Amino acid sequence: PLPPRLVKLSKFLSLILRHQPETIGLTLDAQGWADIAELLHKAAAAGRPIEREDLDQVIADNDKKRFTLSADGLRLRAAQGHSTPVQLDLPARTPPQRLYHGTATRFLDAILAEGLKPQARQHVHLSTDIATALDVGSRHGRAVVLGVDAAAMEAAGCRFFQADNGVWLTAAVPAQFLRPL
Ligand code: HQG
Repeated sequence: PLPPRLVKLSKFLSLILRHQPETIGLTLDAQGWADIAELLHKAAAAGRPIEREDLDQVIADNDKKRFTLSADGLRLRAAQGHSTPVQLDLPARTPPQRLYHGTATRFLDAILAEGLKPQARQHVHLSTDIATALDVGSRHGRAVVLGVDAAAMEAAGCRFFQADNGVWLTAAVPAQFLRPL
């Protein structure tokens, strides 16, 4: 696990690469990539200097593999979780038959009425296992897990994408495909 100093850096990178690159005057390209040299330069200029070694350790060792390096190693983007509009250009993929979504009990009535919506993010996030979904849900309060009939959704024409870190993404989940566990 990362030491607290690097957890803080990971959260800062999530803010910049998922939500508010303008905080340090950075612009992401259409696919969400930041030029690493520019990221380091602008973070330093904004009073949040990042050591290259620390960046490399956060990319390699953060618990959810949140950040993806480009093949040439020059650019970095968040694997998922964006609120800022980006086209990740992930290929549509057939998901496992069943996926899971963890949420807080207080959202349950609304979700069962109107389905899962991406809220502030670009996609609804789904997990392959119940334990991960419970962790995700507990970030919001008392956790509850919903099973998602991904096979039926795909048969109905919904598309699924898998982020580089394994998280499954889809635009929304209509209520008929949800079942509380
Ligand atoms: C809920 C973390 C009411 C939804 C995790 C969730 C994930 C509704 C909340 C990633 C609703 C949005 C994403 C509806 C959905 N009515 N509430 N119709 N539809 N909701 O944080 O899935 O650690 O945007 O259930 O691991 O919790 O940041 O989504 O509770 O992969 O890297 O609205 O963030 O990754 O919350 O988490 P979020 P999420 P990181």
